[in-house]
Amino acid sequence: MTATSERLAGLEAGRAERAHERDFAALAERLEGEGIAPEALVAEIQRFEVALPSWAFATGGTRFGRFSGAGEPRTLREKMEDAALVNGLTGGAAPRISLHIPWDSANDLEEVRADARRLGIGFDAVNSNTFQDQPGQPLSYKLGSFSNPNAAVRRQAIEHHLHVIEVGKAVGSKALTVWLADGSNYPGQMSLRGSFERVRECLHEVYAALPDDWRLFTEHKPYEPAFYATVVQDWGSSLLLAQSLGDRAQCLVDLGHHLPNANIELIVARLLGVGKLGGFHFNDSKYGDDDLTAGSIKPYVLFLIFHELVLAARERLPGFDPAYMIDQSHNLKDPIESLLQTVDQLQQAYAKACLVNHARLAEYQTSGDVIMAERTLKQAYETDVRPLVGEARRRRGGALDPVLAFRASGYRAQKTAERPAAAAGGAPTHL
Ligand code: RM4
Ligand code: MN
Ligand code: MN
Repeated sequence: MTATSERLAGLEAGRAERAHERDFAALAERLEGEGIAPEALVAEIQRFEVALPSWAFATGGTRFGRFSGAGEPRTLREKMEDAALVNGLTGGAAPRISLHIPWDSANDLEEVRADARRLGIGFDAVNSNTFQDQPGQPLSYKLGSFSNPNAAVRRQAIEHHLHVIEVGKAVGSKALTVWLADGSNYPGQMSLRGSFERVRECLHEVYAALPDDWRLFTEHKPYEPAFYATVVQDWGSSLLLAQSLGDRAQCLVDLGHHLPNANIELIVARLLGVGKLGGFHFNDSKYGDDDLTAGSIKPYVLFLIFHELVLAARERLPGFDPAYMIDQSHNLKDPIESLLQTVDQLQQAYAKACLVNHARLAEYQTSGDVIMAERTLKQAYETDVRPLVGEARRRRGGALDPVLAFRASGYRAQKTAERPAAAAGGAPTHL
């Protein structure tokens, strides 16, 4: 930047700060008038945390191609550096990274821990991967892993999960997320009942190896890569597994893993009701497992999901402790910018959900006032909470506008110089 452009950027930032202060003061006054304490709300927003997916820092791709950007991370250390930046700009809202094994396999886990300490990053759930064959792997997962009719393949998949648990133990994770691609493309290809039973049996073995203070999350998905019948295709199957395994097994809801028009907030409510909501993979989608930026397509649905969560927290639902994680694939956007947008969208959805007047909503539900009940939700949803969220971030050293702050920082240009071409076979393509 030249001295003049730096001065202009400084002036622009000063203007944005002053505009923010005015907006925050106006909103705070309005909320106080409605009996809501703005300071308490800022503190609540600051308590919201979400984990970043290690696999989303490099450009993803589809089966048609992948268009990488410059300066993308090539190693786990570099992904953690990017994660630390996202965490800093969002005011500490993304303090953990979720590893995917073997994509994030490291020879020296002591080094990984040292990097994490230096960068102020922790580790969330570890993810297994039996949806791809790895170089040198003795047996193939082409026809399934835990559901495979061949016991030797199932054994190999179990061993992989035990290894993932060991990695997680070494870095301080407290949960294992299992998403299985297992399924069939054609009727008759596999036994519909038998395959589920085999998955259940294998998961029992993995569950038995879980440390006492860990949880196991089962993640459902209706289709892809299996196009006829996926073994764990819906929340019902996921719930059956979690119930069969035990108390520390819960269901993970990936927002992109539902058939079009599925009522996701209702699924969330059902799982909450039986204490089996383990956590989320946040993203957004129009058609399927699109892995788009959270809130980019259906922001009202995101709000309604958070409404269920905030309600459950306020009612002190026993065992309520969902793990918030992001699962995205950035095919067009700069991955860091998309993650910054997502964290901001989640903070906004959470803040709006915190604004809902639950007592009034319950009254309208009881008296059967449909319009006023709906308006109670809309009143919160339609409030512009950006000044609250910006203030929450700013007070913790984050940015009022993380994407603009990222652009102004020159981070990507600096990394493009430091991280020449992505290493051959480097960052994996998200499925
Ligand atoms: C799957 C699923 C899993 C993720 C993989 C990479 O579609 O969402 O959570 O681990 O993608
Ligand atoms: Mn997922
Ligand atoms: Mn997915």
